[in-house]
Amino acid sequence: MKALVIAAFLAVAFADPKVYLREQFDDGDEWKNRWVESKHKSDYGKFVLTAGKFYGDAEKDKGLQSSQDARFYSMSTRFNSFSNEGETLVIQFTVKHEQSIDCGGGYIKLFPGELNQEEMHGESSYNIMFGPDICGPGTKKVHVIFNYKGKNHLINKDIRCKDDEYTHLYTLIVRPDNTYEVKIDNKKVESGSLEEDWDFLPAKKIKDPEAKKPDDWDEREKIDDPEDSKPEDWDRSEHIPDPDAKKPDDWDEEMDGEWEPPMITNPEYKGEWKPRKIDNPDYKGKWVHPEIDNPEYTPDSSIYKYDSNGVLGLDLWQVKSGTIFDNFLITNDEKFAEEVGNETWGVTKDPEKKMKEAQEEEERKKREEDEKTMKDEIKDEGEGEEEKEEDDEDEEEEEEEENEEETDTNLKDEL
Ligand SMILES: [Ca+2]
Repeated sequence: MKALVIAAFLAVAFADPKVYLREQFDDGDEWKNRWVESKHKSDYGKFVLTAGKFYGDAEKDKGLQSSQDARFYSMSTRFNSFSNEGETLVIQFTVKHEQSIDCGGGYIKLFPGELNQEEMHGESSYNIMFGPDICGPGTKKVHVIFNYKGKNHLINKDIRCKDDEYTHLYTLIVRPDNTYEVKIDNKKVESGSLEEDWDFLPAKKIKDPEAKKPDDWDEREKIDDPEDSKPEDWDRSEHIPDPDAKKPDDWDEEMDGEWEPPMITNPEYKGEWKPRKIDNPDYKGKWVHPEIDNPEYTPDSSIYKYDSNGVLGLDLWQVKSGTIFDNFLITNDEKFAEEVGNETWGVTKDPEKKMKEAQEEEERKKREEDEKTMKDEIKDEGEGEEEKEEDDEDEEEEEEEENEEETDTNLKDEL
């Protein structure tokens, strides 16, 4: 018995992860046999296989790169269709916007197996859309959209995506207990419950339509003190004639009219009288609309479930092309996905960064050299002019000397 339990435990602990899709583009042009371009439009942008301008590994970092600006892209790959009922579903891939993207999608769509890949387009019904989307400074988010009963639902939370030029690992985990987790670079950035973070279901509670605030419900916390009354000496004008003003001696009433002192602000003016405030003895607090169970609400323990998952598609628009997609993985094992992430993106990310930094350093040096060459050229020309000026000065001095000599001669002559 004990042995059986241990065996069962081991079977669970070391259960082989199910891998529905793993695409790393490491077999040359073979990917072309696995990926299908949609024929829905005739001018889709082309994906090419490349590791890009900089990379951590020239072979491993090869992925699908969008190669034409301002195009729609529509390609997909099929795998054995499966239901994720009772299982965790993990979708993972890497995205590298090495072109420093201004506007464009970096997400995938998970389609049901019945999708006709040659007919795939923006309106094709999908199960899940997941990944980064950037457009200007205003949109830099990770989409997590689920199709629930024929309608697409966006997450209510804002998950910021990476907007630099390096490769990043995006992971979505959907669990059979209707919880989810989003990770970027193998670090959790968001998690929670499907029911709470999407509007799949109507609200559990609604305001009781029968309930109404009673007419005599007093919500005033403070009231005017009825005992308080305005003091008799309160009323004083805001402005009074200046008591210190004197009629000027040269005031001519016939010419200037009757003299009136200028008005000044009355120092004794007290403003508008207001009774003092006291606590309202009838205050009942803010009225809270009572809630009742929403008759429209029915719990659903299978929000996470899709009976058929069979195609992964890149169906997106890019203004500036150059994004590289790689390391696609669909599995039922989040730990396995994490390990795969560490073995792929985790291994090449640092060398990739190094290579880019080295390229930038190279460019910086070249720029400095170019600037120096340009400065030297300008300097050479400038020096020529300076020499010419010096010559002019010498000539002037000589002329002055000559003039002095002449004067001397003249003086001598006069003497
Ligand atoms: Ca690859």
